[in-house]
Amino acid sequence: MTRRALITGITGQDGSYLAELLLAKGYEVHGLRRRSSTFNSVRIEHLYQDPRDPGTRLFLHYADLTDESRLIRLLRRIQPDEIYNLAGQSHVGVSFDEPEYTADTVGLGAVRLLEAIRTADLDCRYYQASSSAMYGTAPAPQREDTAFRPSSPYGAAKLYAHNATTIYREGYGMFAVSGILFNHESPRRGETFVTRKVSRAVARIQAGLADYLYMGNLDGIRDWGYAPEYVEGMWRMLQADQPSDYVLATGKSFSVRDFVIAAFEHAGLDWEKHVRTDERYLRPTEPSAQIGDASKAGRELGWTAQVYGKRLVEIMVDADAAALGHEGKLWVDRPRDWPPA
Ligand code: NDP
Ligand code: GDR
Repeated sequence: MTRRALITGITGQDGSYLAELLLAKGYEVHGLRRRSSTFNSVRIEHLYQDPRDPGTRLFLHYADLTDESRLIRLLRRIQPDEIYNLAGQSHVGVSFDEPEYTADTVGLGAVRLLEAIRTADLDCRYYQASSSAMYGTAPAPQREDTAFRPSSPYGAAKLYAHNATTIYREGYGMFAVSGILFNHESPRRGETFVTRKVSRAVARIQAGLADYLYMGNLDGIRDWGYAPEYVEGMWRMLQADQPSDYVLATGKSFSVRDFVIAAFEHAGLDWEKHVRTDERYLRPTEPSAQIGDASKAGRELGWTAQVYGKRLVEIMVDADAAALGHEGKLWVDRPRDWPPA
C-alpha cells in the first residue's frame, strides 16, 4: 500500500528536501502552502506534477497553521499515515520584532495540528520540528536531557510546541516525536539566515555585483550541518519502533566569523576588505555556544552527519556562484560527490 505523508512547510528549505526524499521512497506526498501574492513554491517547482495525471503523487493544498478548521477538514480528507510539522515563522531575529505572530504560528500552530489529529480521529505518526534554539543559554554540548533555557521568542515558542508534543504522546498515546535539530543549511536556505546571506554575498562580490557584506554578531558559535541529511533523520524518527525525541547535530563548532572567513577564502577574496558591521543585525540576546551531541541518533537510528565545516561552506558558495550563471535556479544544487563516500 502506498504510504501517505503530509508536510507543513513544504515550500521551505527542509520541506523541499523532505518532499524529494519521500517521493523517492514511493510515498504519496501532500503539502500545505500559504496563499501569497507572489510565487512561494520555487523550492519545489522541480517536483511539480500535473494533478490531472493519474500517476501524480505530489499534491499541494492552501492552508495556514493559524486556521484550525481548515486543518481538520484537510486531515479528514487526506488521512495521512505520517505528518511532518515543519511550518512556522523560523527566523530568530524576526521573532524579536514579531513575538506574538511567532508564538501563534510556531507554538499554537503545533497545538492546532495536534488537536486536528485528535478531532479527525487519525491514527498517524507525527514529527515536530523542534530546535536547538530551545537550549538558549544552557551550556554546550547540548543533548536530549539538557535543560532548556530559551533566549528568544522563537526558542520559547518552539519549547511550547515541544512540550505539547510530549504531552500528546504521553497523554493520548500518540506516536508523536520531536527532532531537536541544530542549524542545518544548504543552497536552498532562506536568504536572510546567516550562512546563505554570506554565501550569496560572496558570490555577488566575486562577480563584481556588490562590494560589501553587512553583518551583526560575528562571535556566535553554531553547529552547522547539511539539510538533506537532516530530513533523512526526520524520516528515520518516524520509522522507529517506539516514539522518542532525538538531537540531530554534527557535534562540530564553527563561529559566524569562521564561516565568513572560510567563504571569502574559498572565493579567493580578503574578507576584511568587504565585511562591515551594522547594528540592525544585532539581537537583544544571543544563546550560548550551540554544539549538539547526536550520539543517541547515531546509536538508535544509525544517523550521523557527514557534511559540515569547510565542505558545507564550499557547497553553498559554489551553488550561489553557479546560480548567478543560470538565473538563480537553486534546486540544481547537489554537489558532484553527493552522497558523500
Ligand atoms: P523555512 O523558513 O525555510 O520554512 C518555513 C516553512 O513554513 C515555509 O514553507 C513557510 O511558508 C511555512 N510557514 C510559515 N508560516 C506559516 C504558517 N503560518 N502556516 C503555514 N505555513 C507557514 O524553515 P526551514 O525549512 O529551515 O525549517 C523547517 C522547520 O524546522 C521550521 O519550523 C524551523 O523553525 C525548524 N528548524 C529549522 C532549523 C534549521 O536550521 N533550518 C533547525 C531547527 C528547527 P512560505 O514558504 O510561504 O514562507
Ligand atoms: P539561528 O540562525 O539564529 O541560529 O537560527 P541565523 O542564521 O539567523 O543566525 C546565526 C548567528 O549569526 C548571527 N548573525 C546574523 N544572523 C543573521 N540572520 N543575519 C546577519 O546579518 C547576522 N550577523 C550575525 C546571529 O546573531 C546568530 O548568532 C536558525 C534558524 O534556522 C532557526 O529556525 C533554527 O531553529 C535554529 O537555527 C537552530
